[in-house]
Amino acid sequence: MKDSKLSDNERLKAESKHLRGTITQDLQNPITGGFEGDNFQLIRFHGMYQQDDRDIRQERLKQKLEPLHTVMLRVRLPGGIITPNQWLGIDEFASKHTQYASIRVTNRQAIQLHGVLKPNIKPVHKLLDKLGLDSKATAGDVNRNVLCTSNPIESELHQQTYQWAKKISEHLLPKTRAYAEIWLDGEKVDTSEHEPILGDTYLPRKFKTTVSVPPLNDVDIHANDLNFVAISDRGQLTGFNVLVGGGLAMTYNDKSTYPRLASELGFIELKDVLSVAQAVVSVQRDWGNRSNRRNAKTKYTLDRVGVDVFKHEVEKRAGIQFSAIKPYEFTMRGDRLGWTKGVDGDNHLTLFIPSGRVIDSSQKPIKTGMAEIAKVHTGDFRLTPNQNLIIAGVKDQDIAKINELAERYKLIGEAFSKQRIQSMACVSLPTCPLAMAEAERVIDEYATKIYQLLINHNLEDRDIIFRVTGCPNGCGRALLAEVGLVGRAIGRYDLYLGGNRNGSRIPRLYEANLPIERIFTIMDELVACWANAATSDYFGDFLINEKVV
Ligand code: SRM
Ligand code: SF4
Repeated sequence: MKDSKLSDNERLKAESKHLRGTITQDLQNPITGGFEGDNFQLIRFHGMYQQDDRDIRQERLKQKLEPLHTVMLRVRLPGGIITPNQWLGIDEFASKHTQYASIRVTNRQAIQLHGVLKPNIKPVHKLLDKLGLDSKATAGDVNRNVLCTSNPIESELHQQTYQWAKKISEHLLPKTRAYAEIWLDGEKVDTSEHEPILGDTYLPRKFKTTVSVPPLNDVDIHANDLNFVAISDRGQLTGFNVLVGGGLAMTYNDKSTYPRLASELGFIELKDVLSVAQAVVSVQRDWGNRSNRRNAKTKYTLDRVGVDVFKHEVEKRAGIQFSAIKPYEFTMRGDRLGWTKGVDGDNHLTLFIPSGRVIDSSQKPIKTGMAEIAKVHTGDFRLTPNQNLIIAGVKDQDIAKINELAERYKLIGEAFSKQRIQSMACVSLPTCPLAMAEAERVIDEYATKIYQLLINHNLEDRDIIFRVTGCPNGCGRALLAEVGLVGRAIGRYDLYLGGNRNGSRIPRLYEANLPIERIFTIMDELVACWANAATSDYFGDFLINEKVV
């Protein structure tokens, strides 16, 4: 696209020698714990973000110390599947070599390790490699970790769709050998190597892909650039409906930024999946806005050129024609907690992990518990897009053993309210440099208050999809919740109301910049009306039906 000056990120990608920059030299610089110049951005393409603990930033400044720079590293896990052995390796590293001794399950089925000091960065990459893992393309202007519906019951369909999530992830990875060269001491190769799919300056902005299995929309397709929705016949995958251009982020006081639902392009057969994925990425690569990063995502490209023009270009590049969308229906987004039996006879235990934070506390040693389970478990672990964990593939004879360990380490047994289970928050403070308000650290308290309101109005059998996100980037997917809080400042949020249960309606702004106490007063009044009106079982639908927003 012709536009004004390219953004500085375009320059740095072009000059990076395929993502190498001078990261290797920076790694050896003992003067600072951080990365300088372009390397600050380039390490993202290798799955890392430079951070510091904001709780102690001022204190260090007072002492004239530089912030305690660390990196947060995101492990790539297409479809969120990880073996017990891989889990144990990561667990040990987290305990011994990270500032917080935690493993954070993200809402995109990845793992984040917060607080890795510079001398430990290369060792963690080498460890991941030894475990058969990597952190490639989990950040930066590339196709990110590919999501797949956690579907422990229809095991065969899950297996088929999971294989596609893996294949798409591999197919769209950067091809540069920079990762191996820098982190794994791989052989130096000619830096004129090509990026056949992503292009030599990579994508204009981050790009997100899902593979989902209706009726469960746990992946939240409308937060994603590219979605493959499984169409099956008697448990066998036959093809996918393709939807493009979803996204939730916006910037305060910039009306050119907005959340957008994904648009339907059509149905494709399995043989066309990789060529369509590649074509969508390449159209966005060539047509996406490279001048203004705020308008660079696929959603803006689609709105600028029109869905039909975008679709025809994808058809041309992939050498296919989309068929009409096949009927599909999403009805829910939450995980099925507890034990379930798959059609293949295996058993699966889905654990509720508050905010995905796997960490030991004196009352709840859940990190140790997961490690103890990993030592004896013969199946795998699955991370869900709701930040939860599934102990998957448990044989009948092993159920008692796994259940006993889960109970002993308090991974099960605590009665979380339905309301808490339907609530989600992004990481936010203290590690996120962009956070404006608290999210993960307040979600228990806020969800409990909402639950109390439901009890007060005799609605304790109901729940509200409630999400809190620490800033308008929207990582907590609050803009697909029935009630969403978007952080403005400590203790203040924009209140969004009226999303629906299956995640296909963006809630509307009710009022901006409200103190949290005022939000709970408003919620009290609205829940009281809901209790009296009886026009809908679901709060989001009630708010829309009654024209509250
Ligand atoms: Fe996010 C940036 C955490 C899902 C939109 N996100 C960040 C960073 C890396 C902050 C930064 O750039 O320095 C956060 C790190 C915090 C920390 O300390 O860990 C962060 N995002 C997260 C996670 C961990 C939230 C969670 O609690 O699980 C999720 C990691 C997913 C993963 O494994 O890759 C996460 N981020 C999302 C989602 C939801 C989703 O994808 O389903 C969104 C909204 C959907 C979308 O993309 O529109 C999201 N994150 C953003 C944005 C805004 C992007 C944009 O279009 O403008 C940023 C900022 C940016 O990219 O400039 C961001
Ligand atoms: Fe950080 Fe904002 Fe994302 Fe929360 S929404 S993790 S505060 S960037």
